[in-house]
Amino acid sequence: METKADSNLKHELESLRQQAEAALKAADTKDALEAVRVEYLGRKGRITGLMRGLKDVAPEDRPAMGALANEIQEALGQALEARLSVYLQAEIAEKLKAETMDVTMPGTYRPMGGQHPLSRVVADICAIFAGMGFAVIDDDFCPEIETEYYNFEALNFPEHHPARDMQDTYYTNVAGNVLLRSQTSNAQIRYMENHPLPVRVVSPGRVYRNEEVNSRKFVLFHQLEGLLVDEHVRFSDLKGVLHEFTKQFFGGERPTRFRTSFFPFTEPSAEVDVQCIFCEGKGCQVCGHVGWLEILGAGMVDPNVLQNVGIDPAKYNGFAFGMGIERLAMLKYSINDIRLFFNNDLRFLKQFKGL
Ligand code: 2U9
Repeated sequence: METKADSNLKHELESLRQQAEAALKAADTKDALEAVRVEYLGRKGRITGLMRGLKDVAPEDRPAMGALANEIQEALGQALEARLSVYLQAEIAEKLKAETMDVTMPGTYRPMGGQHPLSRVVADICAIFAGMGFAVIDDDFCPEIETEYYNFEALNFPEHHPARDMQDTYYTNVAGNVLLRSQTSNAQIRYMENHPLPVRVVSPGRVYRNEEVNSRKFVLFHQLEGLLVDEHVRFSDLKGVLHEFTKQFFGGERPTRFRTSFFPFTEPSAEVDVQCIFCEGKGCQVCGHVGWLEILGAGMVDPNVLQNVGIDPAKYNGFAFGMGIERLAMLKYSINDIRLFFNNDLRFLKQFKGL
């Protein structure tokens, strides 16, 4: 027999169903629907609250009452889902609309930079020497602000050599012996101090000289020096390496010639010419009508330099060479003013894009 508690609970459940349905109907936003869910179906919601009264219901009626509560709960849940999905669909549609892009629209033009011609020439030269077994000393390995020892003394420059003079070299106001390096040889001295023999390296980098600026000279320029130290190194090894270099750099076999010269750090020393790449030796304005272009200096490493880094000159010897990158780049690409490399005028730089 149905007790009073049974009929009360049943009544309350039915009333709750009606209230929930009305609330659902009235809810016209996603938030309002969520509020209905919390109020009726939440953990502390009204259905759960009513189900606490199940314990006062006659045991034989509890399953039916429980089933009724479940039915109400499920029906309400489904109705809520159905209403919510309408909002969700609308939200998705809106998001898709906002995110849709017209792939036929023209893109925004973002101009790409290019490699600076000097960087390009340095990379090309390094690749040529790497192909002949030379390691490249990382530009960061060596300071551009250097002591007089690594820039001059270790390289056998006598104390009163004019290159040491303030007229030619930029000194800092630190300790009277700190300067801006005037050649990249400091890299090779430091390299030899830290690496076992044999040594076979090239050192590209920035160097500074107190020059009067004109179309061929600038206070800052780039050098690449090479150094090979081993047993039984011959002058002809140097000639072979440099001949191969000119062939690869200028593209094609070309006569090279060595003229006697002098540098404190090499003995004997030579200046190296390549047959003019513009007139093939016939004589033109670029080569000053001599048919040859001076491209670098070179020589056998002076024994004093080896001694300075603790290498026995009786057992080891070597060759070295040095070249100005700007000069080589100017020759290769017919550039008539060194200042163009440093002005960063896009009309100039753009010509080297994609080279
Ligand atoms: C060590 C020993 C010897 C590097 C060398 C030259 C000759 C040379 C000039 C070319 C144009 C400088 O940029 S430039 O004005 N360089 O003529 N450089 S041999 O000799 C070295 C280097 C390092 C330890």
